[in-house]
Amino acid sequence: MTIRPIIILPDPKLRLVSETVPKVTPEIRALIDDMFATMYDAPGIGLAAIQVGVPQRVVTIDVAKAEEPKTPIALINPEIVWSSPELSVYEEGCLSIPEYYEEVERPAKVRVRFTDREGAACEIEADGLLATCLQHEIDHLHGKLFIDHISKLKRDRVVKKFAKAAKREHEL
Ligand code: GNR
Ligand code: NI
Repeated sequence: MTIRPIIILPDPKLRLVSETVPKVTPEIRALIDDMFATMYDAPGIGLAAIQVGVPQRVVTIDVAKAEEPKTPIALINPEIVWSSPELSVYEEGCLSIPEYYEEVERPAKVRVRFTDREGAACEIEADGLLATCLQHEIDHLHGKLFIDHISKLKRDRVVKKFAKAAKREHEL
């Protein structure tokens, strides 16, 4: 198992649309293991494969608190099949936009269809933080970031800040 580097804004790979996984191969299972290791190390409650530079529809999630038993969920080819008309607001963050947090409004409940690491068809219905996290990760698979849900003023400000930081890094 390997902790893989997480790509950061403004890496253009974050805007790629991830490809459907045709078959759960040993390589996909190895990717999932590395994603859990990377996510727990960060630490984060979710990770999409594109955040480690792999444009495939693979997501790992664990919303359990640090002191609680782990509840790892691996989702291959996840898709939202139902979202509630009721909305809820959560303060979101993203490992690809470190140390930036902003409130985002999304459907309060979602039903998600996916394939698990054994290749079985699954569905989960979620609310609360898990519902938010599922939507945040599935957005990544479409090249979408949580800052796309906030005001243009706030988004432009954070994009500019990360672009400047990347430029400084490049010039060192
Ligand atoms: O670790 C994470 N925390 C988080 C908090 C609120 C809403 C979504 C998230 S996901 C984020 C990890 C991440 O960037 N996943 O893509
Ligand atoms: Ni994210």
